[in-house]
Amino acid sequence: MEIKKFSEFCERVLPDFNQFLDDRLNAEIKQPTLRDAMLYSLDAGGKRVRPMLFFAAAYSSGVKLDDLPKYYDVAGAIELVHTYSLIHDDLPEMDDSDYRRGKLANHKQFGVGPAVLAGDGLLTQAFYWIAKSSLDTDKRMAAVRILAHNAGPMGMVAGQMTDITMEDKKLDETELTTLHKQKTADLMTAAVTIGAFCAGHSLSKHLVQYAEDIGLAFQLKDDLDDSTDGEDVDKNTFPNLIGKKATETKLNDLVKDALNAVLKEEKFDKNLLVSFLDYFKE
Ligand code: GRG
Repeated sequence: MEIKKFSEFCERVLPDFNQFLDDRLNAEIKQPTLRDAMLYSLDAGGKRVRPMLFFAAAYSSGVKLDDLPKYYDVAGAIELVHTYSLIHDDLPEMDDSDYRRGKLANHKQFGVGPAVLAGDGLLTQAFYWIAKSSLDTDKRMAAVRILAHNAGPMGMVAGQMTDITMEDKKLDETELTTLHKQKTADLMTAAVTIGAFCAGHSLSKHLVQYAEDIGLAFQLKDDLDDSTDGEDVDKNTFPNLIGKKATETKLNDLVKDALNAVLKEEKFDKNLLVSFLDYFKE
């Protein structure tokens, strides 16, 4: 494999992929307010972690760097779903956040109605992109199935429902793990598994384990960063439930578990997904 560092891989892939996302939405969405609202959040400086995990899994399964553009629409679909989830999460009746990534939240910039529709538009367009992809039918069908399963009411949407309806109840460790798995880890798992599968890799429990571990670790890191900033102590988070120190230990254990899992994956280059784990050391 040419590239072994995740950061270098991102530098090589992201400029062209970002351009693709912009060009494609600009060309497809004709309603000007809808286009502006969708592009506002898609271009707001997200890290693109999920599509990059998709590309890393595809590359590690043998896809050449020059062939990655064939997968832009499917990887892009995952970023569209992620972007919709953030727009809806910020709404007054959800997390009620005025800012996202240092910019006004979508509903603060465009109003609640347009923000709901921008989210609806991104979610629906994601499945249009997968359906229109040039990948074989079995790969497109798998992408639709896994993405709908993990991002919809069997995954992320279920986690969000638990989150907003259980705000006044103190969740125990098992309940909180399920919530985070659904709300945060399931979409990351979809990114890794769809990326590998679309590249012709047969899925194993090891890659799924890796993805679930990094998904949970991602949430814990976010909660630890927020707890340093003095986030709400009544919120259902691991730092609030078991303390900061125990959460740091749990995060380290998840990263070790993810490493062990990916090292067991056969017919798969491990370098990039191992390198991604550096994200948790920052
Ligand atoms: C509204 C159906 C629905 C679901 C919302 C938004 C969401 C589900 C979950 C995210 C909750 C959250 C803040 C989790 C912390 C970790 C996390 C997923 C942060 C946001 O993802 P990043 O860091 O975002 O990849 P960027 O801005 O880089 O795209």
